[in-house]
Amino acid sequence: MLFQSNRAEDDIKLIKNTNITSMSQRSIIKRVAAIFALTLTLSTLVVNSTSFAAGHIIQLTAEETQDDGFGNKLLAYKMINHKVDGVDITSRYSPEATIPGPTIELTEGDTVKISIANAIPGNNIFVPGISKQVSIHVHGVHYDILSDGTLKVINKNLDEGAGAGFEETYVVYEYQWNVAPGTAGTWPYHDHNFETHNGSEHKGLFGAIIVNPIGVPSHDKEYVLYLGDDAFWGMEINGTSKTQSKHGANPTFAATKNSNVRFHLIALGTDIHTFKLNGYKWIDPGTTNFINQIAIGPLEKHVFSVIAKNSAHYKDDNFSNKLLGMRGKFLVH
Ligand SMILES: [Cu+2]
Repeated sequence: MLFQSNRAEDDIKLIKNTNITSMSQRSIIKRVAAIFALTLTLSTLVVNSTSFAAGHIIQLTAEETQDDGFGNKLLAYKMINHKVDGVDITSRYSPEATIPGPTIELTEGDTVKISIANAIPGNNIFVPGISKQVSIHVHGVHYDILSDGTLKVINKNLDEGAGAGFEETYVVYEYQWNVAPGTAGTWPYHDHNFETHNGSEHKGLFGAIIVNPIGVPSHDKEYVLYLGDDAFWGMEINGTSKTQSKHGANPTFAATKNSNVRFHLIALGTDIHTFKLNGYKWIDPGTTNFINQIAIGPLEKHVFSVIAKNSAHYKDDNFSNKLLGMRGKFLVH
């Protein structure tokens, strides 16, 4: 099989050009100002050298995974490799394909090259009118149109995924993300190309990126919790080792008493949910208000921290979601 790369050359500028003082500006005042600014920039770089922007190189695949119980195969992303400035951090991820997919932690200022390979059987055989591509379409961070992770029918440029698309076929497709200042937050990524132009997020091809501001205080545990139409899907991340575990539907989260934990809620599907963590209150981000529940709808997210005091249930208190059993345990010991 011929390897076909989507990028012949590195034509995407991830970092804005720095303004260079024009040679025609000869006034002494301007020169002094420029030297002062340069000195200030260099001293800032030295002070911030420990948190200076990192470059991430990430490889994912998408594969078929377990049955959904009705004979339909689910799909899942798997982390193959993640290097940060050349340091391999792949061991923090599950070696299996998981639902939800890997949670990718980034810091404002970072740059990312992330590629997707397609391990779903038959993905490279072109069938007219059906896309067999998988892609990574991300929210929140900046990228140009070739990194949109959608089909040509949407982006007007290319089928931007791995496998046989409607028009283009790639073995591997690479995206470039600029984790620009101002993009801090927890954001979803998902497939947009498999079978239809809306992709197969509903079959399991979804994950999240956490973009931390520089200098954010660390948490003992991070819980990434997706609110689907009939179940929570989630995973737990150890704040020290960064190991990701306990994937799956309605997961049980564990915490040590008095530890500092952070929940990342992301809504999938089409329902509006009422999330509660029984007996807990937290600060509504961007306000000084304490709340004990949050209404969250499609594509919305809500991130909050609590100190783990007592074991509790997290749940969706909307009537139909409650009937479906949308609840899980938060165990504190
Ligand atoms: Cu999306």
